[in-house]
Amino acid sequence: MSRFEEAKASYTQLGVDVEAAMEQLAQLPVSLHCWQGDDVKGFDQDGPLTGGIQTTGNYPGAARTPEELMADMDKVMSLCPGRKKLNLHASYAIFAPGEHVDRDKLEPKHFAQWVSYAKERGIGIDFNPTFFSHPNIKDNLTLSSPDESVRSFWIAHGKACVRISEYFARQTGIPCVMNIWIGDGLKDIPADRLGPRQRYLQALRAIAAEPHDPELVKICIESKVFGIGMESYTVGSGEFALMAAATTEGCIPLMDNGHYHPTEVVSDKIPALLCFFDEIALHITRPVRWDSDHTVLLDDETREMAKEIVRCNALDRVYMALDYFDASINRVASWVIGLRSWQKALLSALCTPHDRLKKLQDQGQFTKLIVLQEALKTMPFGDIWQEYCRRQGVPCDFGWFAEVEKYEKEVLLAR
Ligand SMILES: [Mn+2]
Repeated sequence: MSRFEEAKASYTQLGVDVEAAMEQLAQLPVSLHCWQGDDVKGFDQDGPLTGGIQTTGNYPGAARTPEELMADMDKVMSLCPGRKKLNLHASYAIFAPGEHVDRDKLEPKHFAQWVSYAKERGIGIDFNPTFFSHPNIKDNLTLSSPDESVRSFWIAHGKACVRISEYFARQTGIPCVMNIWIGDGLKDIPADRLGPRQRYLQALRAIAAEPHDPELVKICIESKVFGIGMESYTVGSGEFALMAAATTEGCIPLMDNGHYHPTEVVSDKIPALLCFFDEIALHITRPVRWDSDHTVLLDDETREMAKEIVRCNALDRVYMALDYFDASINRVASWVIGLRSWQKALLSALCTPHDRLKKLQDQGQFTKLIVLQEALKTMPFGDIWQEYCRRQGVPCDFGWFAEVEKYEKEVLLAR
């Protein structure tokens, strides 16, 4: 018997069908964030990264052009199993030579090359309006600005992005998740916390009212706890974003697990929101002490989030996207580590006898529950994962990095 066959037999004894788990995982799209490849710079402006977010590190080889970014993403996808989706920010518009339009005037044609890229690879596209790194941010405010002209510029941007999202969905045949996140906030103690939130809510509803097919465009709102330079007040706080999603037609909440206080966990929030929303969305990241956007690993909380999605039977109700940016290590490797870690967390969750564990909880057999939960930790999961990678035609955990080293030597260091 091969190691896989032996491992499979062990799981069968627990009542877990690993073949079904692998088949199911192969169908689940995970959205790959384009902004890991160039430190969130984008192609539509040369200014600094703003909005209270920061990339740390200066590893060589960042993508400088759409072609380089696309090539890097191809390398990543070739090294990761499973279905992928492309996640774009509006700042990654690709203009014709000599052409430039501001964000309120963006059109589908400015993303036509991305559509070709996605169609050639048979993948869908998710989208994000970019409310940061732009001169028209006044006093750290966009959609919540008291300046009507600033606010209407950003509402126009949001509406343009709804139209572009629908174009993506129609072109690829796959619904587009369009996520609204603004970094609006204040460095020091506010004199008015209500006004900016009322303006943001109104602006959000104006954007969501842009005509679109709700089956094709899934508008999300992402909350945050604080940003750099916006430590005292965040307009789009947790409660605000959740209630805005709950009370705005066709709007769904997006939770980024870096956007909460350090002892809060998104794994616990997933089943809470699933009681109320048909669909929710996730940004998967690894916050270290703050919203640091470290490379996602197979750590306890990553595993717990995947477990919740699986045991709530919500794989068709949760949109999963990676969102982090690490410039301190090879960016392609960072992408691969994160995507493979999330895939691993999902496969591990799919190979867990949840019904048995739930039954122990309901029967009040808490000693037996903890014993079984601990025993499951040393099951031969690695052999199932290795077989999954083999079937998907991608290298094993010990194999893929050689490909990245070669790519670094031949491509990244030449930049
Ligand atoms: Mn996020």
